[in-house]
Amino acid sequence: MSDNNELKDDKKVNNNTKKKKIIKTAIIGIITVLIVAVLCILTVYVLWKKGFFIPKYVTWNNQSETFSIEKNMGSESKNASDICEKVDFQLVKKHLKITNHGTGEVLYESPKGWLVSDYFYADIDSDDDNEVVMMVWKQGSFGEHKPFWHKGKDNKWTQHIFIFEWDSERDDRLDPKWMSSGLGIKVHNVYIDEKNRVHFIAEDGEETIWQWLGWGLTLVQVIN
Ligand SMILES: [Ca+2]
Repeated sequence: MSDNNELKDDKKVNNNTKKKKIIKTAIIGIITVLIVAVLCILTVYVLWKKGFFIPKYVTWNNQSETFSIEKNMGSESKNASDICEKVDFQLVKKHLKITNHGTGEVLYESPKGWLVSDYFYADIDSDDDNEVVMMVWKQGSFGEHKPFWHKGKDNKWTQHIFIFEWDSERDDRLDPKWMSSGLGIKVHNVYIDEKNRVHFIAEDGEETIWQWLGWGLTLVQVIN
């Protein structure tokens, strides 16, 4: 009788141990799945913040150029360095950097959060002074202040064209002149023609021509 009881007790203990093991394994499994899920969500979020999901039709340019740019104020000096400053533009891995050609001093770097697909140094408003034109992908169609008609969040990745005047009095040299909101065009490529007009070539091959008229870029022609 006593042996029977002991056997029953042993079986009970074994069953309890098995149950505990199953519960422990299940808890570890659930925690592992949750950790993996959180890590996946975090990875996707970090990649999204870094712009990994920007459409594949975008052409990302890499180039380096040197320009001699006239300083703001006219000078009587015959010394070229008093009239112009020689600077290097470097667009590498979606980041634009402008440095002094002689000293290497960094004058300008595109802000964190901007992904620069291309840049131009061209006279976009035809006033005989060149501007710096940047094609930029960034989060949010608008700047700090959303227009009243826009409701909800403004954090989608959108493409923009930003135009800056060169200001040798500024430490960073680039004075914002005209900053577009999200373009709403799937721009595959862009170039500026001899008439200082901007050509956007879209993903589907449609080409639109934009010209500085009065203030800002205006659509002047569509080529299908
Ligand atoms: Ca100009």
